[in-house]
Amino acid sequence: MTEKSGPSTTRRGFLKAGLAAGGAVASGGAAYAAGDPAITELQPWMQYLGDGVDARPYGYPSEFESHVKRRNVEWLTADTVSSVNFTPLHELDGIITPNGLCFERHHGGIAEIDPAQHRLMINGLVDKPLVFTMQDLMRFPRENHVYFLECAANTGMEWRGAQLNGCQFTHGMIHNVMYTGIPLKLILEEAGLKTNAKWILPEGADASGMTRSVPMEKALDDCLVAFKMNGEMLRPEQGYPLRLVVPGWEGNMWVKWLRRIEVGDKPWHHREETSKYTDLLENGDARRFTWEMDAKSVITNPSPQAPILHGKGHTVLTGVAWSGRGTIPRVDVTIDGGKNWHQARMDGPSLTKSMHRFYYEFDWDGSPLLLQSRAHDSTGYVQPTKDELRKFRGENSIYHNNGIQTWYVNEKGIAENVEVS
Ligand SMILES: Nc1nc2c(c(=O)[nH]1)N[C@H]1C(S)=C(S)[C@@H](COP(=O)(O)O)O[C@H]1N2
Ligand SMILES: [Mo]
Repeated sequence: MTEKSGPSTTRRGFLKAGLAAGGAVASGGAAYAAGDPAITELQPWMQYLGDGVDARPYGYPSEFESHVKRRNVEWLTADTVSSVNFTPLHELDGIITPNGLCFERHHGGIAEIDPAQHRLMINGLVDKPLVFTMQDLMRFPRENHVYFLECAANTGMEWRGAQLNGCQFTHGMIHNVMYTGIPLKLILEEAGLKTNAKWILPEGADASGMTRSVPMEKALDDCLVAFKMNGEMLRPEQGYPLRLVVPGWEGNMWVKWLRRIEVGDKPWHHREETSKYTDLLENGDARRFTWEMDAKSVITNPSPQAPILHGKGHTVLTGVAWSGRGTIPRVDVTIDGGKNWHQARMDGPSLTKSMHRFYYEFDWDGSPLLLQSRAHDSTGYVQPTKDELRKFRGENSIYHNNGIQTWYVNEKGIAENVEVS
């Protein structure tokens, strides 16, 4: 076989490419420094016997990771039981949000429910009203799906200009976990739907008694009555022992501590879909029922809470993207405020209505950067700039801000939230 033919050439080409990439990565490390005590000295942890297998019956992160936590914004938190905290997106990688870091949004604090005393009732326009115990529900067929949940208010504080300094605060009202649950369709069919059954009203068992109107097409399509997240029972913060999963739709509809589903023939127009979660336009009209979350993305590193600490040279930029309408086949990234766009490298599973991970590796020359990412979803929709959004929606909105985010990075690698126009 000659050098130029057959798979061996391809293999050789591959190896060369591999070596080049290896070289680039190695340039990020330092040459061996004689006398580095981290190499030459016995470290404390090499000189004692560690905790035994009985010390940590439920595991937790290293103490060196204690800065990785949900945080709230003081001026948004007048009252902690009706408030929100934020997922530390800049500390995470891949697409799954660890259970203990999922942002929380509740209107009446966390209900602590004894599952033995919990019931799910189905009533209204059904053939036979039903009440299920948790044991009853465990006998339905179940499914596993990874979905993002984004509060419609995520990035809401950024409508009129750059405000909060960190993607945790600007974009952290989102989490992405694998749910185990029962297709809602199966539960509704068990009760039997009357012919005029067109809407459902899920209700929470928390003190806020949260309710939202959900159209029947969605209820019968991909909604789940979930009891597990990332393999274990839901956390109390996320609605233990039952929550409604409404894939791709605004977080407010994902009723936690789910206790009842009323079936009706029209929407109820309760508080959360009238005075809240509607978008006030420039002409004084308000958009009603903006359920689907538009495609959106954000660069998580570098970002204000995650500056570039290594100086110039090989730099890994990463971020997340999602769409309530499908998958994200493509994300574009710019490091010069939009003069040049580069296609980012998508990595990890590409699942519908789930977060996607992207990377863009580049050589930083040490000059200031304007970082932006722009998501394309599987319907062909492209994430708009903030100016484009404001053209259509005016400046009164809070909810449904999916505009392109900009981070300015200075020569020292310090990043801050800015807007370019
Ligand atoms: N019962 C109940 N369900 C609820 C809420 C609530 O306060 N009570 N908050 C809603 C809102 S506004 C959002 S954004 C999501 C937040 O879900 P999380 O706390 O798992 O992040 O739950 C929704 N479901
Ligand atoms: Mo929300």
